[in-house]
Amino acid sequence: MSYLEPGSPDQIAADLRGAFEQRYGTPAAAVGRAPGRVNLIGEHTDYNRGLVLPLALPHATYVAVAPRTDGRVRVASLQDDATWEGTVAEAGPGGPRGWTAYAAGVLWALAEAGLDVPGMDVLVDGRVPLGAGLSSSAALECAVAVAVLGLAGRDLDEETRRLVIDACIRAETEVAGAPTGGMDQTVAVLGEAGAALLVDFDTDETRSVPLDLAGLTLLVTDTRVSHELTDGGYAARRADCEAAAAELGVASLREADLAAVERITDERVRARARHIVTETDRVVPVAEALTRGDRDAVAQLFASSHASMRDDFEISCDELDAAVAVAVEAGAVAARMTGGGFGGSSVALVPDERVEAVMRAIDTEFALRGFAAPAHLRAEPSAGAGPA
Ligand code: GAF
Repeated sequence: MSYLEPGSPDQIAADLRGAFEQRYGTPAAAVGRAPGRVNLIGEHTDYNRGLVLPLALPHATYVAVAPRTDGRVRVASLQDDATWEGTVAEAGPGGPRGWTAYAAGVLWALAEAGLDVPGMDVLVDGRVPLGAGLSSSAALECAVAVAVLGLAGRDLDEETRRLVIDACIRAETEVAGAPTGGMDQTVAVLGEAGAALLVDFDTDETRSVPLDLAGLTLLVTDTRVSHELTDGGYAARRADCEAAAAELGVASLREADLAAVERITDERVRARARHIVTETDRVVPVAEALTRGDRDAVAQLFASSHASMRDDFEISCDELDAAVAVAVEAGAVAARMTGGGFGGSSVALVPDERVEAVMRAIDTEFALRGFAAPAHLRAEPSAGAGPA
């Protein structure tokens, strides 16, 4: 059985520098690296001022840059033929489209934040699977930002990291048009090796939650059902959450309790709000259960989270339901879908000796049901964005 490997950061950065020089005829002046993420619990809670518990993956996106003297920006990728060319001012809302909006949009957002952003050439090497619900977009944004800050000679101190997170959120929401909540950019920047990150979107406080995974593998399965956050389903969930908060007379669903939610008149809006309230309540218990090694508690909380996303939030699909059910049948301690939904990935906590059997069982089930072959990767909690 094979995993999708993250590759060696040094080798990837060296190869990218070579490709940059070949493409643009000038050496790269800085290379940034930012990881994808997998969320352990707390789905769609970020834009409801709730809690999340993601970790940064070893799989990352790398971005090489070199300044230009004519103010032009050129953006290209090793993975996709689409390119963008313009000025920093033209890289804002209504400018670049497709994947280039996530990259060029960061230059505009950094300039909006007061940074002196020169024209530049940009080359991307994305090693986070695309459309897999593992936050390839935030990895791209944050890698661009870190590369640009490298050009400016700025250290990634606390204030600068906050600047990066905020600029990347602006690029994603205002330039790329994905109305997302900030979890992905936060963990792409603040993730730590060996730990998950507990983020409270009410207070913006973050806390590192060390993960002792001795004897356990965090197995991520990409169902290959491509998920897309700009196609309306995500925005519709967000609108339902806002409608629920408005009906309850609260600023966000973080302030709502379950008894009040059950009185919401519209059945769909009520179910959406129920997911948010119950999911937020699961986040700290999962962090605590993982810390004390309570496998039964994690199993139960993951199962109720998955059911809530399937039945109340309606963001699962047959492939995700199958990956989760089969993982548990084949020996996983706990499993759930992860990320924005409508496709994407599942995450399972699996005893090391059962990992092969779990992957094989999922592959077999997918083949039997005529689903595309899934891809598996090991989610070793890794460091956040930095120079490469
Ligand atoms: C996507 C979004 F980008 C995040 O902000 C978050 O809402 C997540 O879906 C669901 O938890 O990754």
